Order: sequence, then structure tokens, then C-alpha cells
Amino acid sequence: MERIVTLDEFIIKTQQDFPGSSGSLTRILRDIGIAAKIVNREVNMAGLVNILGRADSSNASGEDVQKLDIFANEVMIDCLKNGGECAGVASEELENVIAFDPVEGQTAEYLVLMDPLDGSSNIDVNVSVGTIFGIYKRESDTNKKVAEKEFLQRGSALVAAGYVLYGTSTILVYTTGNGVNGFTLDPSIGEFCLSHRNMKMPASGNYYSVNQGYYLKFDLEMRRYIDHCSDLNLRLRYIGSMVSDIHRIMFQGGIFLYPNTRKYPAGKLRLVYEGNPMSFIVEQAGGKALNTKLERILDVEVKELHQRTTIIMGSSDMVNDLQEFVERYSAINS
Ligand code: AHM
Ligand code: MG
Repeated sequence: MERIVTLDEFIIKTQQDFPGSSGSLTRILRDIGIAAKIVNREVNMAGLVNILGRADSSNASGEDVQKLDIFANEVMIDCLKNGGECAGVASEELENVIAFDPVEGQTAEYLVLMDPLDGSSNIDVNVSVGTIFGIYKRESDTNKKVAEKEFLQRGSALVAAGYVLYGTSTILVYTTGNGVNGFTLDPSIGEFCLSHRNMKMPASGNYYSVNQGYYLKFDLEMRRYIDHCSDLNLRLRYIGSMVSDIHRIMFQGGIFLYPNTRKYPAGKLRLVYEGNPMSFIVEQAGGKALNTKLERILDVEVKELHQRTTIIMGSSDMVNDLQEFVERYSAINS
């Protein structure tokens, strides 16, 4: 039997591959791993404890918030605050960024952006949800309190990104720009164990993932592409939880779309803590991630914290195919 490698062991071992590394990023990733275990425990208990249901508040984008969103947000912040390596956080659940007070003897070089519990409308019905995170290095003086504009870096500047999928089993997937690795939580020992080394997304697949209920609200070229998927007999799978939909595509190949609609003219998903981290992971696994203007998401200028983005993400051949398709249809219609 192969010896188990835990997340902590793996993070420390891979840090040794970068001589001169201070270990700060390593400790942040470990803190996120701890937070993920706590959130996992509560998500698993969701049907048993009185934490279900909507809280009497809305998030920065004016949407209803589940109580577990708030819980996950607080757990992530607590775990990151105490370490001293993280200068501050931005979150889907917070209108403004939080700047942490310095911890004595520590230099806080990193910023964390997160969606603490994505797809949380699925919790009540026992469908998978996820945590998404991205990590940047600070560009400004680390002795100063962090300001919001420091969080507005392009996705291409991310130093690490990951997601946790609370599903039939709980898996943490992350990249530091050197490939993607996945760790499944073994509940019997309470550790994330390396289960998917150097994950590679198939260049093509049989699945497309889009909320087809909005079909009539999509632009013409997107509707034609969806018709094309149907003509090819691709299978439609849409969980309504981006982490779950992308996780399937990581293994089986396919394409995930969240285009602009009449309700969301700039797309629904958020650029800095949803689109960018997921794009970084997908690209590191060999896939591609564009917006509906066919721009690489990681290159898009970030103007505001809760900026929205459209999403075309998945297997490289399928994204290339979509790109050609949209270019051809746009040319015909212009
Ligand atoms: P949330 O951050 O409010 O949970 O919304 C994000 C989720 C994604 O996980 C998912 O892909 C999408 O919203 C589903 O939206 P829709 O119900 O419009 O298809
Ligand atoms: Mg979200």
C-alpha cells in the first residue's frame, strides 16, 4: 500500500522545492486547510443543526445569504487572521475588505480573496457546495495596513488558488502555478490526503454545463453554440454550483458557460474571487478560461472588488471550438 501523504506534508515538501521561500504562503495554505475542515464539519451537520435557512441579511451584491455562508466566512477569516502572514481578506460576503492588524514578529505579505461558500442555495437540498480562494502577494509596503486597491490585481498575478468541494467526499484542490493537486478528506483521521497528483483536464469531453433555462436570454452566438452542443449530442449537466460543475469537467472534460443575460448584462459570477481563482486552476490543469468577449479572464483589468464576469471555461479544444464559433457568427452578423 502506498504511504498516505497529507496536505500539510505535501505543502511543506513542495515549499522545499523553492529555495529561499519564507514559508508564509505555506502557512496560509495550511490555515485554509484547517478552515476547510471546520466548514466541512458544519456543512455535513447542516441537516441536523438549526443553522439552515436564510439569515436576515444580504451580501454585498444584495442577494440572500444562507447562515452557513456567514459561518464559513467567519471561520476563514479567523483562521487567516491569527497566522500573521495574511494582511487582509476580500470576500463575497463582505462589502469592503478587512485589513488585519499586524501580528508581532510577522510580515504579512499576502492577501486572500474568497467566496467562502459558493452555490449555497444548494445546501437546503443536500447538493454539493464549495469554497473558492485566490492568494496574491502584496505589491505595497507590508508595514502599512492593506487598502482595497491592493486587492484589484489581475488574475495573472495570483500566486495560488484553490477550491474545496463539499460533496460525496470532500476534496481540496489547489495550485501554486506549478500544476494542480487534489486532496481528499479522510474523515477517519481528519486529514486531507493526496489523492489526485498533477491533475490534467482532458482536452475535450462529452459534457456542456450551462443554465439552459436562460437560453432565450443569451446572445445569438451563444444560443447557436448551445444548439451546436446539442447537435453533437453532448450531455448537459448543470448543478448550479460552479465548483461542482468545474470539478466534473476537471476529470471528464467539457465546457462550463455562464454568459451575460438580460438580468446580468456583465455576467453573474464575480471576477476576483470566483472567475480568477477558477481560471487559474483550470489553466494549470491544461484547460482554458475566457469571458464572452473572448478575452482571457486572467488578463482582465480589475476595476472593482465585486466586479462581475461572464465565463467560458473548460477543455482546451472545446473552448477553442467555441471561440471559432463565436467569431464566425459575430462576423456573419456584423
Ligand atoms: P453564489 O455565489 O451566490 O452561490 O452564486 C454562484 C453560483 C455558482 O456556483 C453557480 O454556477 C451559479 O451561481 C448558478 O447560478 P444560476 O442559478 O443563475 O444558474
Ligand atoms: Mg459565489
